[in-house]
Amino acid sequence: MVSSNSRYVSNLTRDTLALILAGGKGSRLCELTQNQAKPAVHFGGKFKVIDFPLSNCVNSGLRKIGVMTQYKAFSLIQHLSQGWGHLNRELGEFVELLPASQQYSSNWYEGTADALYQNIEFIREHAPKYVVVLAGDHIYKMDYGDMLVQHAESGADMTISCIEMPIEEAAGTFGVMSVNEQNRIIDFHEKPNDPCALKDKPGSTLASMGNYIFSTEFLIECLLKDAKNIESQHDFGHDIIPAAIKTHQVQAFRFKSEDPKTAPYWRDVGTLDAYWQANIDLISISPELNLYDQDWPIWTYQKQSPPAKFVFNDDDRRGYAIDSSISGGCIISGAEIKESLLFSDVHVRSYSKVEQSVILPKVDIGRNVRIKRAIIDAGCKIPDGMNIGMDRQLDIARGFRISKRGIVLVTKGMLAKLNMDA
Ligand code: ADQ
Ligand code: ADP
Repeated sequence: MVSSNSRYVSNLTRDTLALILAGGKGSRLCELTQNQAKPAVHFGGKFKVIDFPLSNCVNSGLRKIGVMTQYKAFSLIQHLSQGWGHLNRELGEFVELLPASQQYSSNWYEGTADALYQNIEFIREHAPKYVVVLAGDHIYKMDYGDMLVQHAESGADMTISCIEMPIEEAAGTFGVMSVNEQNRIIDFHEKPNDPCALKDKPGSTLASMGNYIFSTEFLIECLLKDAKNIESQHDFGHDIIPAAIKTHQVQAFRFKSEDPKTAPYWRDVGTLDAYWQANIDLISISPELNLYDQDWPIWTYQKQSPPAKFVFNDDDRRGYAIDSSISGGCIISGAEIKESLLFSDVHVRSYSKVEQSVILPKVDIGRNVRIKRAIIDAGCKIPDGMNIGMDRQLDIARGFRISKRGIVLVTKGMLAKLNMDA
């Protein structure tokens, strides 16, 4: 048991290799992932999405980490090499980049299981007792040590982290499972349209978070078998898990909040609406995801920039922000910012108003601009007098993207096209 040996958890984490899957397209984020993979998308004022699983690893004591990249990986690779290269190799700690094109078969990763198969030599080289496989594109804080303890103590071959979720939310989007009283998975379906309900909670189901722990021998056995199967899509959800539950002990690890009264925080910021909402949620007085938590810091790389600056203009018009987060390098001059999140180096000029919006780095907002319920992509230059999010028909006519819930996305490409058409 844990209490009988104070090094129990650290021995487990030290003997574990973490492999982060960071190659997905994230196509539901539309133009935000046109030039970069979803794990490289900016989040929360100064982070990138991948910083969350990486920080969870480091804070959990998992310090041998490989990141498998594939789709439009340039900015992800740049971020990882600038921000995550400092782990101490002499202590056996590292974040290793494992791009698809450089593995021995010289093919792209066909699916998530193929990404691991192509790195089988890397796994063998480090010879860990356990391998933690993590999705690179979720926002949450989780101690993987707890999951490792459950994996080791239950004697499982594989453990899948899962979260309770309303059936309609999971339908068609997540892998779902049924478990017995010991939390052993007895049934698993990848993204079914009619997920099975929990026995004690008819409106809810158990959804997979896409995080897995394997005992290494079993993982290698699964990967070798799957690679030979010509009918397989080489995907954990479609192929590996349904096959494994038939013959081996696969356990569910129920992700819980530290405070049993609240639901655990875990977000797949896969759509523009979910992305906007998760960013805006951070501004609330007591956000579900607390980025100011010193006990579980989220690490990142960010270039040094001066503090945010708020300027009274010549007209005595004050530049201010309220119920907002304003990052370093921002200048708010004679403009009003409300319920918004500004990433670094954003400049907002006089007589402009930004409300309920997410403004990515290096955006320049001219004079007399109104922006409401929008996401403005990095590097955009918003011309004087432009209104965004005030007139839906006008936004559509300009070629801006409108999400299901009416959030407007503006990118540099859209503005360039608008200029060309003008
Ligand atoms: P999805 O997230 O839809 O479902 P997928 O698109 O395969 O599954 O992405 C899983 C992770 O792997 C993501 O982090 C993605 O970036 C990465 N990835 C995808 N293809 C890759 C490739 N070829 N090479 C490298 N990395 C790749 C999965 C599970 C579901 C579960 C959800 C939870 O299959 O069962 O419910 O995650 O979000
Ligand atoms: P506006 O006059 O429309 O409010 P400006 O761009 O002229 O916008 O900026 C007004 C004020 O913001 C300046 O007087 C200055 O104090 C500050 N400011 C603008 N650009 C910079 C900068 N690059 N570095 C530091 N302060 C700046």
